[in-house]
Amino acid sequence: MTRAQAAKPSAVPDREEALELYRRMLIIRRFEDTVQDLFLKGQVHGTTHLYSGQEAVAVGVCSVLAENDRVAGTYRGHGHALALGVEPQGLLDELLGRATGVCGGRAGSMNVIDLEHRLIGCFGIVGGSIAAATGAALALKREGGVAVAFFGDGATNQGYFHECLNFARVFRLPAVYVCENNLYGEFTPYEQVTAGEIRARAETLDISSQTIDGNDVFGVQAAAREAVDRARAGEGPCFIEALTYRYVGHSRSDPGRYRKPGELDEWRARDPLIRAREAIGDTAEVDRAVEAQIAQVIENALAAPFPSPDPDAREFKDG
Ligand SMILES: Cc1ncc(C[n+]2csc(CCOP(=O)(O)OP(=O)(O)O)c2C)c(N)n1
Ligand SMILES: [Mg+2]
Repeated sequence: MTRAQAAKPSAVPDREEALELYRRMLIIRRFEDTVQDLFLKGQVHGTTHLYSGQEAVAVGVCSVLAENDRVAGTYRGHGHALALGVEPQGLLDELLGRATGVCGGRAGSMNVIDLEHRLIGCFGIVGGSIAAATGAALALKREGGVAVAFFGDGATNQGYFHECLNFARVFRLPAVYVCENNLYGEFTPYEQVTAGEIRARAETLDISSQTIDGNDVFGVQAAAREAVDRARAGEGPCFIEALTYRYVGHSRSDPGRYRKPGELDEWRARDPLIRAREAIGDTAEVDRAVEAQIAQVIENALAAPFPSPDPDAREFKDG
């Protein structure tokens, strides 16, 4: 599929399921707005990399996963976590360094793990998720289940991208590799550092591949279902390149001055939430519920206790 073809409309699931996909995307958007706001107020400890604009990728992919599947996300991982059902409360508490956070307030934004929700980790090393998911896929080949790696366009220039995909193809591992091509690695346009088409790198390893519109949650869901079903059926790994865009800077206070003129507006016109709403119709009830939920999450997080400074007094769930 070419970039132009990637924009074709996709099948919309029934209203209830479509609304649930929309709700999850909205939770991520409001969560990220909140993180940005609290970061600027000095409440978030460490750095942040926001997922705003890319919501349809994580939500569409995670919507087709089963209980025994596993996911590895990136440092841009709040969206991956929330799409898997990690509680916004536990995640915001974590970012604010509170004892009630999903990792006891000791992981922060970039390194969240929540095994209960199938998240084997978010990785600050570019491409680390690819290696972790490949290892998980090796285990899941015996135990049953599919491992998904989310990673950026920049990660496909890392050596272990090639090593892992080769390994997964040779051993027919149940892995789905999801490249979120948001056009930039930090401040560098991807075409300045990436030779050829990203998808061709998987195709040359004889891995089933698709390039899709990553801002169309229903299309992402359909493509992910096909890939996950194939992997689950023992046909080996699949590769998805999802074309998308991040609305805010790479991290923290990056104002994104390297963007091409008009680029942000063009992508905002293709906003995944607006497009889902156009297909669904009235979403007012979900909109209100998510606003109320996030307002409560903020209030609770700001009131939550900090962890004990005693290193032996661990608040980890399984610690
Ligand atoms: C191995 C490694 N090299 C460099 C970095 C610094 N770094 C952090 S994010 C990033 C850009 C990655 O871009 P991409 O893979 O496209 O993901 P995106 O941030 O766009 O989601 C870089 C170079 C790092 N964290 N790890
Ligand atoms: Mg990128």
